[in-house]
Amino acid sequence: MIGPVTTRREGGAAWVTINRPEAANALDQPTKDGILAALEQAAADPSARVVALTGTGRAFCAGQDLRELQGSRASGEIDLGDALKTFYEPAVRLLAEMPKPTVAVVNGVAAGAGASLALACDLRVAAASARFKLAFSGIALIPDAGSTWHLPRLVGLSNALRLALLDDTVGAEEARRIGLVSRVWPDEELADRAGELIARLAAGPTGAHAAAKRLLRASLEADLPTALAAEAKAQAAAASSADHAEGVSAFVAKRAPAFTGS
Ligand code: T3D
Repeated sequence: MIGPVTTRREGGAAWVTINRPEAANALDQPTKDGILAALEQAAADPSARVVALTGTGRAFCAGQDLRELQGSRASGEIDLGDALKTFYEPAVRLLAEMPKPTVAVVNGVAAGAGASLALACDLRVAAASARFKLAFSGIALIPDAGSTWHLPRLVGLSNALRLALLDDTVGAEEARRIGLVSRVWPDEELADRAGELIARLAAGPTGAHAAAKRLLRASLEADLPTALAAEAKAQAAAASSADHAEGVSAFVAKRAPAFTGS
């Protein structure tokens, strides 16, 4: 437990759970500190081969705690740029850049920077009742915490502009249709089905997953020759890994591979 944030291990998976259901898991300072510490720990722990982020109760995360924000405004202690640099930027970069898969298990509404944290993950899976709402324009802010970067890459510029300017609420099924989430399950099945998917990732070839994540993300900023050169370098490293040898042996022996992540 790190403040209102619970961490637990399930096999090779590190689960980070935001635990402020009474405030729709909104991000006050202790919650932000807890998330950052939990992500830093999980990123640095080689035995954590996948990281899952979720929320307790009816919400995934409603973004910045607006009551706290109002208090800061009232006392004149407000520098949103600083708040972005000290929590949102490092949290988003950890989710997007740590060398292992990150999965947002979106159990309910994801709004504001809560949506941004989900967007920063490599995969999003959702309960049927989950919904996404940028919410920033409702309080005259711009989409932040990486939303302006991730959203158009995930759903295209047209949908990104629609979500930012009209502040449409996107239900789980529409989210799946436009590429915002990969899987939607009935609410009562989310925990089990997401657990299975995350266990599958945790038993995967972590080194190859990490390189695939890095190269796919980098490809969005690269030309083809650069991407091909990066693939060649990464594949040479992957081909010398124990997991590659295991994968080939398992195929030939007609058995399931037992990847160790090495
Ligand atoms: O400091 C910085 O760095 C600035 C960065 C900003 C990044 C941001 O995230 S800005 C966007 C902030 N978030 C929002 O504007 C979303 C506000 N919330 C909502 O629009 C709605 O609550 C939801 C769509 C998320 C959920 O609606 P609903 O009807 O399912 O639930 P609810 O009844 O509105 O909320 C449940 C409780 O959570 C309620 O508490 P109460 O009244 O029963 O005691 C509500 O006030 C509380 N809650 C919801 N969102 C927040 C919140 N409390 C504080 N901050 C919130 N963001």
